[in-house]
Amino acid sequence: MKQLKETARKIKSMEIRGAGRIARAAARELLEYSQRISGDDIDDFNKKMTFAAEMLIGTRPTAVSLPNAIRAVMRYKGGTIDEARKDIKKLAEGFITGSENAVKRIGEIGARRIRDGDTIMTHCNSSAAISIMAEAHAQGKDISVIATESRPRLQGLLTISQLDNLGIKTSLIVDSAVRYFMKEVDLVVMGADAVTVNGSIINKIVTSQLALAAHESRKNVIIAAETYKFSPRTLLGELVKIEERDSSEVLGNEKLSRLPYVRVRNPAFDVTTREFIDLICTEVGAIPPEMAYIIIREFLGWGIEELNSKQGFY
Ligand code: RI2
Repeated sequence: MKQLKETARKIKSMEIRGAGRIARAAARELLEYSQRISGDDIDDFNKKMTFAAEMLIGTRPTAVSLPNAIRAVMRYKGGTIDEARKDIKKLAEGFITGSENAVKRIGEIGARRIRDGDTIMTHCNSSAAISIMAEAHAQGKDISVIATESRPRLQGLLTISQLDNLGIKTSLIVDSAVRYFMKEVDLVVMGADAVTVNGSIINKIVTSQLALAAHESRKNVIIAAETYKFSPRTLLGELVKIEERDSSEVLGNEKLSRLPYVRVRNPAFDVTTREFIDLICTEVGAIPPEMAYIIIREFLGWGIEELNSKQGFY
């Protein structure tokens, strides 16, 4: 229980962050938690697993990779605890390896869209988006990157240091300078926390403004997103919940306590509609956003029947 709570805390506080990384961390935690459950009553085991899954799902509401990873593991079967543990191990390890391979494959597919000499704008810190840039660079293409700071958590600093380690020329800009620099950009490459059935993208706040500025300048926007970032529940008409994080991330507690009439709003994500997205680069291919339904149905394996039924873990 202590380790489960600690993993949940780390995801919530963003010590473990990035839509793909939190999904893998949750799958790993469920696997390890299943090994630690004591007793020999399978019903009790199942109840404890459900409790752990709910705790992990509750940590961050927007990145759909998290519930998708948890559902993938919670589909385990087994009449005995031993069988259940074996199946959980297989499912969790399968998810983690599949996820790591997906990020690599997205790099290979996406790099084909990058030409020698391109300047790419990116936002926040996405492993899938960086995989594309890293692969293009590894292929010998001379690229440079304009990376946003990504207020308020400054994930852009992670991006510039990762790109710097790879030897990629990078300029850091404040978020509000995205339109100013758009004229220097050839294409935009960003990640996603969720993709809805109608092809909208939910990603770090500012993404929609950046995509709008790119659209205005006729620059292509490529979204790097593994198939488990697609949201099956949007098929039921549900909206993806946008996480609003603590105001202290923006101003700090001390400053706020001196301004009693001020309220700080801190949404972590925004929604970019499909008109502003050229391509979603997944591990099963580069698709137009209009094809999101096919991914949910064919590759995630979630049909409306299964979603409507009360079976399975949601
Ligand atoms: P990968 C991050 O969310 C960013 O919004 C990033 O674009 C997205 O997850 C995808 O990241 P946060 O955890 O899965 O920083 O591509 O809030 O690494």
